[in-house]
Amino acid sequence: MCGIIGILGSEPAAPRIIEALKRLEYRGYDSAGIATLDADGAMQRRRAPGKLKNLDEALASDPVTGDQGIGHTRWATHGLPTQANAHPHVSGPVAVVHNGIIENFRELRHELEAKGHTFQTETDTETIAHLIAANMKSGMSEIEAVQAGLGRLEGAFALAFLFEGRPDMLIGARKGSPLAIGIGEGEMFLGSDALAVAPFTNRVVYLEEGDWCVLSRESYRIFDKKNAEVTRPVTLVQGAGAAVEKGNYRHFMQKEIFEQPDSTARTIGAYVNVLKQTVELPGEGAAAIDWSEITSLQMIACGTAHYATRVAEYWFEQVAGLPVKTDIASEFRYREPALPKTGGLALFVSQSGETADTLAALRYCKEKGLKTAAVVNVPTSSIAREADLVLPTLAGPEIGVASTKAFTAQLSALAAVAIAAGRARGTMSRDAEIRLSRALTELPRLISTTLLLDESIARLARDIAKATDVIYLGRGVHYPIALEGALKLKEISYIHAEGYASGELKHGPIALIDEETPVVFVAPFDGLFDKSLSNLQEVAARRGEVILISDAAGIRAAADAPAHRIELPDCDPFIAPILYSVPVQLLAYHVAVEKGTDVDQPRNLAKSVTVE
Ligand code: HGA
Repeated sequence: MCGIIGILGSEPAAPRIIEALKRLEYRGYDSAGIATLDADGAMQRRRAPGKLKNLDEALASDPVTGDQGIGHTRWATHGLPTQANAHPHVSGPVAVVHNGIIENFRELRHELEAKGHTFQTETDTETIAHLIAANMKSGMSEIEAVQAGLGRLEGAFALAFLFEGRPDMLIGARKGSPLAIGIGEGEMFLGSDALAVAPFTNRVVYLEEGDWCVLSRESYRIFDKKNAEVTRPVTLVQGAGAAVEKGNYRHFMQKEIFEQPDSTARTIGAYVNVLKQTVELPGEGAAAIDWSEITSLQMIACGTAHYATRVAEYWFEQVAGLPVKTDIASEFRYREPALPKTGGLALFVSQSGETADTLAALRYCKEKGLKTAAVVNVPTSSIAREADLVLPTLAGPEIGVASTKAFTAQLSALAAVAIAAGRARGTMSRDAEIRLSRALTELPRLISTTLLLDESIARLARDIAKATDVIYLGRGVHYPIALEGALKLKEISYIHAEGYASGELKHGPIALIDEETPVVFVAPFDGLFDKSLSNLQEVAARRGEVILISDAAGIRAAADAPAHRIELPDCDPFIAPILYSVPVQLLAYHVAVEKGTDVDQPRNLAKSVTVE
């Protein structure tokens, strides 16, 4: 989603703004822009549709000067991704960049048009520039104009303002979308995350909900939603400075798939005590949750993280005997769900920790008095800061828009939490705890072995890339992996794909089967394999092209069926859904490469979805 950078610096701002925007590219965007103040305090602006290289070219042919400016990568919500709609938007002396959606922009726009303001764009954001400019025209200072303007904006926003003729001032504001201040030596920065300001400083102040701030090169002031001046802690951000590189890999997604032995090992290592063969939950709030008193678990997430909760639903039920509900955050928050008065735990899963719908659902649950826990990959994120208990995933920065290593890290953490819950609730024997903890610690090695299938999956992908529709089927805990496999393929190859519970095949999707439709079975040789094998035969009988992902026993049992076979190493059924995520990721990746799509930044998609 949109990325924001603001710089009050001591050297030319434009190259630094571009450097910061490059670090925000992974969020997904479709146009970009920059505004600076020259030595006389005059505003200069350049914008371009498409990738940052277009903005770079615009700046090369028509450079801007000055050591102060704002920059933006836009993921369009209101208006096409054209140059005219790209941020910054300007009205009079005001330039603004925005992440979020202004819900009452129509009414504000009518009001401002009636006052004589002429709009140049289709965006909601332009309203903000006019609103602040109108306030200044009526005699307010920049600070007063922003303060009054913020009070009129409904919806979600992170904002950075630059003012013509004010060479030592930037104003920022946050409500619903993250924004941080970076503190340099005689320099000050604004950024939508620590990664953006990392080339310039590692001292970061995260604005809290409703905060706004006024920056000069030497100082900053923060005000809360009631406009009272407040102090917020300075965080020293480690490790964000090093740019994340692709190394020898062709795409970030490929690199991240291959990092999974490490990323799962790191995550599991944070939860499983290998010597004691037990799970110990990390995090300061861990002791605050007494699992024996939890009577129901509600898990809420979006997209791939939602599928992680759907897998975990089986684990919590089977291992911890806990009644579980899972929900998509955008549905949950508007449904007025009936929540338990006591004993309820709400668990949220988000890679970025900034997913707008998930954050709103977390706030809803907190308001209703539920205990909250969050599985997140970014420990400084809003969701991490607001949940009672943080259950970290240690996947490291994930740059590819399609989630891979974050998903398997979420699954690893959730599996460990289910074990901890089972032990605390007395639903699991010590022997079972030892078996499951061991199974988890073996996972990274098994992922390494599975990655050796890369070439054979790439060969198979050449065939699948010709399809227009693909069906993924799985049973039990592998049903969500079928859903995730279909989502991965859709996201990066743009081939239509559907995931179904294998048992549902006869209730509809079987009508789609013909010789043109590949059907991927995610089916290790477990207690449900025979049922899956019958479904496989049903597909084969209708000339569907079958791809069977299984283990040696499953492949043997299906020896008679016409199918492409992907044979995974044997593993404990408890960790199988994590292991079986890997071949479906590889399949989607190679199909996308075959089709020549933009694997790391697929069209229309954004990495951290910070708007509703
Ligand atoms: N609503 C604004 C900004 C969109 C956004 O925040 N995307 O992440 C626009 O459409 O320009």
